[in-house]
Amino acid sequence: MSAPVHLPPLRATPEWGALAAHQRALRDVTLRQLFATDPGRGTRLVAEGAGLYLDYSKNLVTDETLRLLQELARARGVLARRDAMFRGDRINRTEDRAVLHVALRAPRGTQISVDGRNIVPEVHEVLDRMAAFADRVRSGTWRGHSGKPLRNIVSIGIGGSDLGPVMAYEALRFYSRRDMRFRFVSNVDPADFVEATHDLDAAETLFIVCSKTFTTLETLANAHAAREWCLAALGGDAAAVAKHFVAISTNAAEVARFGIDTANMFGFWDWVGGRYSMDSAIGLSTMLAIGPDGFREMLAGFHAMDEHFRTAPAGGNLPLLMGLLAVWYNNFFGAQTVAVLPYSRYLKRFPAYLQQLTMESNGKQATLANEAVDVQTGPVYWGEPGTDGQHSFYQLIHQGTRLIPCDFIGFEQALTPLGGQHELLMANLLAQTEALASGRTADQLRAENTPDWLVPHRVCPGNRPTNTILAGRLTPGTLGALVALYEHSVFTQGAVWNINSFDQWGVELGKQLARKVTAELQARDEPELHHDSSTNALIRRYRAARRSGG
Ligand code: G6Q
Repeated sequence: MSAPVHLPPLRATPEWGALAAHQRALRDVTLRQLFATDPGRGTRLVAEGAGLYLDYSKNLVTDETLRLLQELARARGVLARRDAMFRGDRINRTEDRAVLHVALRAPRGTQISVDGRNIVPEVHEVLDRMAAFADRVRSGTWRGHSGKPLRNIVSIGIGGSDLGPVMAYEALRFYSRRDMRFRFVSNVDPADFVEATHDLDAAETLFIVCSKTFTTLETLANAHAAREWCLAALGGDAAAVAKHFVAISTNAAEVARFGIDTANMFGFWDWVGGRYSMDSAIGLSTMLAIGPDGFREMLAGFHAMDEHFRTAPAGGNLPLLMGLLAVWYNNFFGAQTVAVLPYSRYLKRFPAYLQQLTMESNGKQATLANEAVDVQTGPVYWGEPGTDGQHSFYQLIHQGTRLIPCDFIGFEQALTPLGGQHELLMANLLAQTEALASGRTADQLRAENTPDWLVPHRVCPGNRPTNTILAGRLTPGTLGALVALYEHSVFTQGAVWNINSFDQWGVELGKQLARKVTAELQARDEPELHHDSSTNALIRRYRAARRSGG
């Protein structure tokens, strides 16, 4: 077990005090003023790395803010902790594990050691097996039990074993095999499985059961449902399982117990956290969709951002900057949320993916010194693609009473050009960030002859901070870089707060709780209930309704 990380309580540090005093001094400074007094701001407060351009000039920061935030990072040992992660130290101390998702995208020939063993060759061995399998399925040489090529891919998993594959499939749909169908089943609600399979021919369907532990209730329930569905349609011959099921897991014993031949299993390792696993074998559905070359291109994008995070100077380091800006608003402005607003329909699941990455990682209250953290930790991340969001919740961002920092994500080239629509899309992105920064003043409104009584309603105060992230086009490589950008931004925030961004004990609790209630809901005889009176009554009501067929 690695030693506790003793850092002084944040509020007691001079760096924290300096930032708090600086924030008070900045209280009356507006983004309008900052842009007016510094014409170069929009080209100076920018950074580039791994094919992404970050404009952070529309943030409530000055050069002094950035200097103080970097001082904070230095005092908290963020870069030393980053180096420890890349080195394979067991920085996930509550689970006594290394944190090496960066090894999943390390090029062949790189050396990264865990317990004295270089793990990079194992990573590539699995990638090569995945590629050989994907090629066989895509070319139709891997055939189902009745001899038909497999055209339907159903990935079964939940949480970290689902959100990445779903997001990546949607994001990279443009590059995907259009003659194959991809479905994702996560919820234990039977509707999920039934709707995902109702129109599929079992003879042409491959199930990928994704579960790191292979003990997760929802995934096993759906995997059993899939086996029954498949065997019922294929004449009941259990030999069909070998042709229609593969497993992605770290737990070979449970995979075998389920009945999947471990020859059809693709492994990963305990040093890959679920929410950091979309670039491991958990991404097999992504590889089947976009092909092994596309998948490798995605890994290269991840790796480019890893290298940027590892080597770029602090002042131009995208994940470090974004992480520190998130701390700035969260801790010094009391911002409770961050909105992520991709101007790409393909990225419609990206905010949901980020919710797990950010909130499961930094939703923590204990420090790595086993003490209560003395400041707010992870903010709520949320969002929807633009321009849809503009017609609903942007109102609150423009004129509500809360400060909501936003990340706008856009692309210079459309994948699917259609007249001038891409310009329309991007014009909206740019106009929104401008309006959020500058607002619309009472003077402007009066000059437009707005009646006095209406002015307060129409004023947009502006001064709402945004990041703009631009990339050339949405490719597998860009997606990899974008995900890694947020992974390392999350890391930066967690390191400042001195929390463990890599465990998830709250999720583990949820996994245990339902087991007891399930037994009580299913019991033949009336069970003795020892919950609170609300839970007891709800269980009885449900049982009574089921008995009466209601
Ligand atoms: C991710 C979490 C959690 C996990 C799921 C699925 O970091 O630990 O979301 O991925 O609970 O777990 P299994 O892959 O073990 O089924």
